[in-house]
Amino acid sequence: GLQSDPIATKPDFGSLEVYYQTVHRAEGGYPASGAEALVRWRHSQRGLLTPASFIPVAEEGGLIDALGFWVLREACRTACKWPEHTFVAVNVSPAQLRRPNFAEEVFAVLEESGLPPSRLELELTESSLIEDNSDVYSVLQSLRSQGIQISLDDFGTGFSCLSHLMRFDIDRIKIDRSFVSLLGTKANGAAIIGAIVALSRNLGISTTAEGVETEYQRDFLAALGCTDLQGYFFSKPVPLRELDCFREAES
Ligand code: G
Ligand code: G
Ligand code: MN
Ligand code: NA
Repeated sequence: GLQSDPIATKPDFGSLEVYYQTVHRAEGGYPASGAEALVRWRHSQRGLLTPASFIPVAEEGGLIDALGFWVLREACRTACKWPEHTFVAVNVSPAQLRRPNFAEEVFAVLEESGLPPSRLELELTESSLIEDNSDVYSVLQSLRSQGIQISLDDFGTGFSCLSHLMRFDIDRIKIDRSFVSLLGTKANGAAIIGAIVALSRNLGISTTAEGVETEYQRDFLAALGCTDLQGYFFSKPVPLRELDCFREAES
């Protein structure tokens, strides 16, 4: 069934599509360093659905494992054709991370696609870590031991985030866009982001600021020392055919 073997099972995911939003280095003219994979559902009646409308349903119905692996496989196959130094970031739901063999299943997808592990970034939410059991800990250790990058998504919106940083080895923090949106409007936005960036640097953790929508925010975040930037200012999530910046390496 779906629960036990998401890789072998092939439900009809024909109406799913993976969009990509570029992530940019905060130095050297803001070149694209990678892209985040964001799933969409092209519904025959309701048009293009964003994950908020179907991911929770997939989670409840036990389909999230199969859906998650479908996205992962798509993303890895796609990123294989991008320039060598780029990464692809894939969102992982808490239910996926609870699978005891999750790491081995990810390795299998990487091997099948040929993508080097260091070019895959898995985005976890803090709620994955709140359960704080040793299984999740060893799954993360196993993923990192192969060179897979682990990032903490929506950082700052959950709670006990500092204890997560203490307990888990994480490669990157994605600063939630609710903080970025404060830049230029409220003084405490800069103070909060500055503190997150300083903490991350001291811990040797990279930072991606999400939801960058203006040139002012871009310049401010770069000056604060964020490692990477992501948001509508650079690009919205687009279907693969519209993702032009990694095209050179294709053919
Ligand atoms: O574009 P945006 O609406 O794409 O995404 C909304 C949310 O859906 C984000 O928080 C993102 O983390 C989540 N999301 C997008 N794609 C996936 C996916 O493939 N798997 C999981 N678990 N979450 C996803
Ligand atoms: O939680 P997750 O980070 O994975 O969320 C990605 C979501 O954020 C997607 O829904 C995407 O469409 C949205 N998003 C990406 N860039 C921006 C931006 O600059 N502004 C806003 N408002 N939303 C963004
Ligand atoms: Mn994300
Ligand atoms: Na986020």
